[in-house]
Amino acid sequence: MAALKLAIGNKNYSSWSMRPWLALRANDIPFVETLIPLYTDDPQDKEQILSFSRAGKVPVLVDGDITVWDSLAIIEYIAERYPEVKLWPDDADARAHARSVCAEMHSGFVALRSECGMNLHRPIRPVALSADAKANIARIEEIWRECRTRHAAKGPFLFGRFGAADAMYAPVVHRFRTYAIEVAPDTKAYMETMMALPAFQEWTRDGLAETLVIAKFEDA
Ligand SMILES: N[C@@H](CCC(=O)N[C@@H](CS)C(=O)NCC(=O)O)C(=O)O
Repeated sequence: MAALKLAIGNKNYSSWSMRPWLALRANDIPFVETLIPLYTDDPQDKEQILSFSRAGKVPVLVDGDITVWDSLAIIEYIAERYPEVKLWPDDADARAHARSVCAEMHSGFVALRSECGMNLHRPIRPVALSADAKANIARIEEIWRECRTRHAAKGPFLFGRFGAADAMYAPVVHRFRTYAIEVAPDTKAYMETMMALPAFQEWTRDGLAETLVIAKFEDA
């Protein structure tokens, strides 16, 4: 069987790419990665993204004749293709909750995402945040707290074992870290759990080793 292929962007910046990459790597699912530099002056880079998907965005997963684009669709596909890794919780209630928090991440938190873009090599320092971004942070802390309170007995991740929700919120861990966001002790504890995950560390190491700078994603 041909290996899965995952097209991703720069690991330093591409938060959408990080999510399905982590879902695969944290579960030891083999795949071949194609890293395409984003927002360069070389039109061939965009052409390469378009050769994977006419949506013109990464991440894109290719499984033989099947192409899946968009982070959440890819995570759903992985969950279906590899049911044994249990990206979604077994319990229907918990599964509905996990799907809801993933969808909330995928479609929301616009202020936090735009004011605190993922940028692994950014020197750690705070930034002035809008009221909307502060509300996003408070809501994320609330989501994590509720998940952890309900599922603490099953393991240290949002729904006990590592799953889709952890993958979807992983870039937020970097955002909270690099923008020195003041968070509650239980939020910090969950961030530490994520930062200790070998797959999270591998992505971070690779991203920090990149030298390509995207000027529009760098703050002063
Ligand atoms: N909703 C999409 C968003 C994908 C997205 O915005 N990807 C960015 C990188 S993080 C991209 O491909 N940008 C390159 C471009 O627009 O040329 C998802 O969840 O995958």
